[in-house]
Amino acid sequence: MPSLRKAEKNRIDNPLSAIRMVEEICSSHYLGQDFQDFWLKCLSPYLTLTGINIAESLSECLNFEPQWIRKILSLKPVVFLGSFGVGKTQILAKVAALLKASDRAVEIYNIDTIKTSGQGLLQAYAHKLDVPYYFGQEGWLSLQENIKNQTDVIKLIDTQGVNLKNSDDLNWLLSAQKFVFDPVLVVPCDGCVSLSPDYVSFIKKFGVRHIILSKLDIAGSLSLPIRLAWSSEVPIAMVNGSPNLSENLQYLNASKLLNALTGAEIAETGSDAISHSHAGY
Ligand SMILES: Nc1nc2c(ncn2[C@@H]2O[C@H](COP(=O)(O)OP(=O)(O)OP(=O)(O)O)[C@@H](O)[C@H]2O)c(=O)[nH]1
Ligand SMILES: [Mg+2]
Repeated sequence: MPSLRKAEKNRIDNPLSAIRMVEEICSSHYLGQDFQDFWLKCLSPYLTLTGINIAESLSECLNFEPQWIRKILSLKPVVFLGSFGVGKTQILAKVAALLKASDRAVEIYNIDTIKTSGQGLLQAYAHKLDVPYYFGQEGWLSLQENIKNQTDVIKLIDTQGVNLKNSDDLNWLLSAQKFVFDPVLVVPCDGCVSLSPDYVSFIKKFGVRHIILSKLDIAGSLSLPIRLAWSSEVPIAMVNGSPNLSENLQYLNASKLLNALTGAEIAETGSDAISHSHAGY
């Protein structure tokens, strides 16, 4: 694959090299002919310019919301949804840490009453962060009370893993008409692309507003997250790339994603990020 020289910052002078790079990325990450055609169409206006910016063309294929953390509203509880073991609980804990680091008040609600082993862990994180923690049915009742009474505390809700094809266990989310949730779907980068239609149906059913990617560190190809973000048009807010709680989530934009696709490190670029320095555990 043609490599991106650091000094060029994702810029390539030769149109043929740019096209070849897009084709090679699409082929090595199994992104599909339809996605490749779309990306090349987005790339075409740049081909006549000197210094073709591949990342800019990628940013026209996918949506990103690097300001998501800043835009979280206390009146809209953020509910973390996703399949089994994709990283919901860990990501929630990291989001709580980031919010605390930027002096926002946070509460954690654990509605995952199935996986009782995770309950102690999340409770311990909450304790460490000095964040109120609520669990189960009582937690659900507290949430209703606290939404009525508090205006400035962000509420993060952990849920049990679900089978995307049969997500009836989450129907409480649909019937809780009194609340407006901010549903976030955790999508594992190493997930199978054949699940993409199930993810799309799930996104529609629950009105998912943002995607958070997980397991970037262990994914060979980024086929599932990219095809899903492309077909659903739901913005990618953040990415997790470590099994350790001590490493923060990162913001994603087209340039960082391009680095991941070409095997370069995803470097943190301060401009769009809040300070992460004290957000870890
Ligand atoms: N390598 C790697 N491991 C991760 C990542 N995110 C989570 N994990 C690991 O995946 C496992 C499951 O993480 P959880 O946060 O419990 O996942 P979950 O979605 O809450 O799981 P359930 O509640 O059982 O559905 C843990 O061992 C995490 O350390 C990641 O980005 N990379
Ligand atoms: Mg969990």
